[in-house]
Amino acid sequence: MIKILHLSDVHLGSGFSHGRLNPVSGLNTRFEDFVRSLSCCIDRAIAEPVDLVLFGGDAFPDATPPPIVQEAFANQFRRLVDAGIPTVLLVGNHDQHSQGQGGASLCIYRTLGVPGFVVGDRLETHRIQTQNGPVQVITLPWLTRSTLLTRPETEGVSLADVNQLLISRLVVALEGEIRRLDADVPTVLLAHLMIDTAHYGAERFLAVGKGFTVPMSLLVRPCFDYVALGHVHKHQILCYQPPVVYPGSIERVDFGEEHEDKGFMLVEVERGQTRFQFCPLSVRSFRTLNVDLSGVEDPQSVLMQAIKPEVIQDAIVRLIYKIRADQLDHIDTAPLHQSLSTAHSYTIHPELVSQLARPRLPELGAGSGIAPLDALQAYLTSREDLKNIADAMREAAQSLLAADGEAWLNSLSEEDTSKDQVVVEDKGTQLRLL
Ligand SMILES: [Mn+2]
Repeated sequence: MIKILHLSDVHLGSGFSHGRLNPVSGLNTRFEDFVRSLSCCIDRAIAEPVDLVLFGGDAFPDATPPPIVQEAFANQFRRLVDAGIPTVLLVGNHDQHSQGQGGASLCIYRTLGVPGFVVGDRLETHRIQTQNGPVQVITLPWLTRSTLLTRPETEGVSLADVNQLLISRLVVALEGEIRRLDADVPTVLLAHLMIDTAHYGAERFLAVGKGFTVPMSLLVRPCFDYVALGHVHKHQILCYQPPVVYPGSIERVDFGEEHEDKGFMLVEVERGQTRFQFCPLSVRSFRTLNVDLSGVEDPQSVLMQAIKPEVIQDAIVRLIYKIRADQLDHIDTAPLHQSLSTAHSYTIHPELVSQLARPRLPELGAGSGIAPLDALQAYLTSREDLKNIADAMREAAQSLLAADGEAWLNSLSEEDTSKDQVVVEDKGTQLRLL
């Protein structure tokens, strides 16, 4: 039996806007929160001790984190080196450097030859010797089109067909790895990807692009004793035989994860009979206080009552209240700030009911639950002046949703730059999954 700690989506260096400066350390308190959560994972790995640690990808928000962030990550993982625990660091989409020659932030661990460390930046099988015997780990990092396809292959091919082609290439490549496996040795697939049956919670709109969504059937194979996933921040178990598991992120990255438990997996892998459990981490709370004052007599007191000290204590709070313009004079913000002061951090968002803009396009109104691409279509239909670039915009949106926006932007820049160009704000990459 091989004991494994499986964690993912550390995103160290994210969420600074929810923190504040710690005057003692000079560091952002959210950075300290994330480091604390990571150190709890490492503590547990050493205390058990486990035979192997698997990291499912997305170490940092991007491939070029500031030195202090890299150092904090390295400081935690080096404790595993000291404890002699082999570790696999998988490359997620946030770890890949998309400009120039690419590369990944985690590759430095391979370059330095850190003892016992394996970097998974390609589809490959690693046979790792642990204190309790050998284990095979197939690493499947985040895939982009350029990983498996050449440019001529994708030229003039629709996005959907490209994705189909990508999946079929992946099937062949994975099959090649599977055929070379030793059937007597426990086997883990460690992959950073989006699975078609996963629940994305607040991030579900990401599935719209359908870009690199991998079918579950590809992973449910008897040769795997455990499928360790990364990418989706919401912890979930997608299959029990074999276990296919997203541990989720180790901290709440933003309000989209307000209601999600955070933690890591402890796994006992044995050929054909794997046991696993989710180990929750005690992470800082996010609290949204939603108050509609538009129909109340005494808005100030209703608002004050909504701020419950036991709820907001040490939490990251956002207070959202709806109010009529004529009620504004009845709100005194000083007591609000006073009672919110026990929160770790807070923001206040008044929304004027009378001034809430009526959507010009009814189908884009609040509560209509429209998918991003349909919303874009509705918008484009209403904009005759954008007709000439509508197709390009749809294609761009699909690319962005498929988390492959860079490739598309690169292809744009190679074309005639004097032509009308669509400027795409790459806000899509804020995505939590991502
Ligand atoms: Mn990811």
